[in-house]
Amino acid sequence: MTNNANLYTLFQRHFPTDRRQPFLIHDRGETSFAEVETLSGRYGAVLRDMGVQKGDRVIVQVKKSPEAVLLYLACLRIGAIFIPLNTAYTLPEVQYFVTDATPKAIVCDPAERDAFTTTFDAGILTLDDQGGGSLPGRAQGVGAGGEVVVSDADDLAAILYTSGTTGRSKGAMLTNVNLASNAQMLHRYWAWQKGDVLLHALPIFHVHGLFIALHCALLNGSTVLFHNRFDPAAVIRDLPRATVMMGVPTFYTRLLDAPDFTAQTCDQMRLFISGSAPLLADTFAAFETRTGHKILERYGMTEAGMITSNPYAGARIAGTVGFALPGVQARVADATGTELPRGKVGVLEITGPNVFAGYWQMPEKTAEEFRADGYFITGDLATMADDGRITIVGRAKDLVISGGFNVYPKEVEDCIDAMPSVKESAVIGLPHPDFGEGVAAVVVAQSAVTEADVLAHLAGRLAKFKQPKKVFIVPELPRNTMGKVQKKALRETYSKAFQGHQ
Ligand code: MCA
Ligand code: AMP
Repeated sequence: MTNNANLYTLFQRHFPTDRRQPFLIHDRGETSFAEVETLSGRYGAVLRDMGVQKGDRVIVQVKKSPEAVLLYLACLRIGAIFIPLNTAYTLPEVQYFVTDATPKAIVCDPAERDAFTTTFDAGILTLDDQGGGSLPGRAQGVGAGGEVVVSDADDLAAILYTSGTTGRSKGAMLTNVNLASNAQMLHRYWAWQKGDVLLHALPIFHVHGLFIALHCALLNGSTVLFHNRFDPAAVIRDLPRATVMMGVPTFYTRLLDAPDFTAQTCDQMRLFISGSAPLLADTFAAFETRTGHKILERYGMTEAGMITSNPYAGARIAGTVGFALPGVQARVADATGTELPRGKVGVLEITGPNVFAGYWQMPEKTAEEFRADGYFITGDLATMADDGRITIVGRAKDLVISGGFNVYPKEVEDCIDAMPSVKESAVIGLPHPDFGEGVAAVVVAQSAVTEADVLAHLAGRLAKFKQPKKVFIVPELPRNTMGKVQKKALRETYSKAFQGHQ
């Protein structure tokens, strides 16, 4: 099947000859490459038995587990479009995605089964983090279901939702070739080697943990030390057996906070990679002093996977995100899309085989974010040096990144403004020692309202990571002469609000 562009076949070609080799080593034992083959085939057969066909959507909101990885691979095998959701999302948040994506099947935690069954018109399967639930249960009763559906390069493999500046989430459509080209290029660029072992502690509902980390390991036929969550003590215990780790900056600051994290812990390590949010130069320097390793910072986004990276062999410079990856063209442009001279600040625009196929059922929104010549407007402010090195200097989009999770202020503001006791609000990101940025809300009261009232209103409506960690009640919001709220002034006023917080 050499013409099959199905991403699973690409991985399959790189599985080790001896399929008894472990792919995932986890808290319940090991999952070998042979089991990846059989179990993903069986999970796929269960989905097919429910009527899931090529092009159908499957929404998955489950805790991280080896079986959740197999479920992703099962969807690839049968050509279903995989839609992972953050486990922190509340039922009303999930409802939006279900209405938008109209999935044929939903896989959720057993604890959510009753709520999902009564709320959603789709086949419901369950999966918990101990390998239990109706999906693995039914998989025991089906045949091996070995074949892999033939896919075109442009067929969709996944939809990942990213919140929008207008408050409405958009589903970024990612094709087989988007994911394959990015994975193959990163595998080469980061010099993956025989014997590499990946320590994986990221969530698997976002591009970083699901695609960037796992795809590189799959293309390398590598073993993964698979942690269900980021626990610094567990990471420190396992690092001596690993050679590669990927993380958000919070991983690195939390490791540095642990006195038993030493150069010796990292003896076998070849590469530490950071992304999803800016890595502070202080963290880069402290990490090098402690371990001798220069963290390799790269930059990307859901719509395009990885876009730039510091070099593997060349200079890794703190505060920069390196060069446009091979195959990616990048320019720093003004508001009309005209390229600016080197060194000037503008919006980063990109094109390449990794750039997504548009937003699910939002052609107008898609058109707004592409230039006529095909460049995608990232919404990140950047400079490009004479040698092409890129530095992200800020965001043109109103976005807060907290511990690597994106929070769109508009969504939180809409939710707060819906309170009858609130006149208006402004949600901002403030420097936070643990999460990089922490969410805060500045609220103008309509009638008596307290911080506790606002937080009680948001609980159950918004995922925990989106909820403000501080609420300030003020008589009015600062505005410019055009009447626009001056968030910059608010960020300055409250800049020290999270100092001393962990
Ligand atoms: C947890 N909480 C958070 C966050 N995580 N609040 C704000 N921001 C967060 N990121 C809440 C919890 O609900 C809890 O609330 C309290 O904060 C403290 O939780 P803690 O135990 O410290 O959290 P944790 O479970 O240790 O999680 C922190 C974490 C996690 C390990 C940094 O957030 C994480 O894994 N982040 C990685 C995100 C990621 O993979 N991003 C990639 C996006 P309470 O105690 O009140 O219940 S992909 C992407 O961006 C692009 C493509 C790219 O470039 O990679
Ligand atoms: P997401 O929409 O979750 O994919 O997040 C993508 C956004 O994360 C980008 O548009 C950037 O704003 C930010 N980002 C990712 N990596 C970096 C980095 N290394 N430095 C600064 N910002 C980053």
